[in-house]
Amino acid sequence: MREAVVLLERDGGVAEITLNRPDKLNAFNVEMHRLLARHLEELEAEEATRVVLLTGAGRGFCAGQDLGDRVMGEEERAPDLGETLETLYNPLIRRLRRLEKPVICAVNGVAAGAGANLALACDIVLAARSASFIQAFCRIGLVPDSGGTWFLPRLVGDARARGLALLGEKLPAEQAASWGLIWRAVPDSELMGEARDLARRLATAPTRGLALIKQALQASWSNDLDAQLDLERDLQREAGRTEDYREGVRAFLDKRQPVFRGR
Ligand code: LHQ
Repeated sequence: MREAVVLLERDGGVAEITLNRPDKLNAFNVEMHRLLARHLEELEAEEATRVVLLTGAGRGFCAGQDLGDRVMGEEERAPDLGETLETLYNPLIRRLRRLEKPVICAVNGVAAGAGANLALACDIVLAARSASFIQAFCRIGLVPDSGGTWFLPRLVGDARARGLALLGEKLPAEQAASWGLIWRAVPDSELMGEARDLARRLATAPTRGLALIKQALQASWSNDLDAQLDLERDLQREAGRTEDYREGVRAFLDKRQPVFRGR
């Protein structure tokens, strides 16, 4: 039987998702989108899963849209790429940003097109030193999608965003880290070890609090300071009512390690 195009493994509070079309550098086809969406929907609802780790099988992370897939349209009429974004890519990016648990991305190789922006939608991005990021869209006459035109200027500033989007050059992982596009670049042999260590650490963190942090940071891009202060007040009120906050304070005063249950 053929292996699934997206693999899901659970270990304690960590769910590891692997994009699994290695001979196509894990480019997205419809099947991959559907399976990934189904896994994420499941993980969203699972209290026992407290962190998601996303990576790719083989030598690439994800080469974006499978350019040979039928949604690209071999037919005479131009395919409706807007429809593809509306039904497949946009829901994926929204789901990741709204997921109420941290998402770590371990970029094991090249991340191109929507594959690069999928990584940028995750909360913490680690990349192997040999990995790279390519806003490949301009090479085929397209516009960066999957949030690219939103993430890039915010992460690296307008000048670098324009360079990346208009030139479509390969940005090596270490440069991506030094530009602030990603959290860290690590030696290839250490990538999955580091990513899993981080995931295990976050799986014992105050999950509800982390979800509220994600919400606050996301909102900050469109709020002015006044609105953000109001939001912090509301979210802190909610955080202060969690069991984990109580446990954190109690453990601090008792001079012991806290045991957070994620609620
Ligand atoms: C691929 C792909 C691929 C199919 C490598 N498709 N086979 C959204 C909505 C709707 C439509 C349009 O798009 C979007 C968003 C997008 O993502 S648009 C951007 C799509 N992606 C690209 O343009 C990247 C295309 N790939 C590349 O430029 C190169 O493959 C990179 C730079 C990623 C890697 O280069 P190499 O390391 O030299 O590998 P390679 O090119 O030899 O690829 C290995 C194999 O993977 C090869 O197949 P083969 O049978 O010859 O071994 C490629 O054809 C296949 N592959 N990307 N996107």
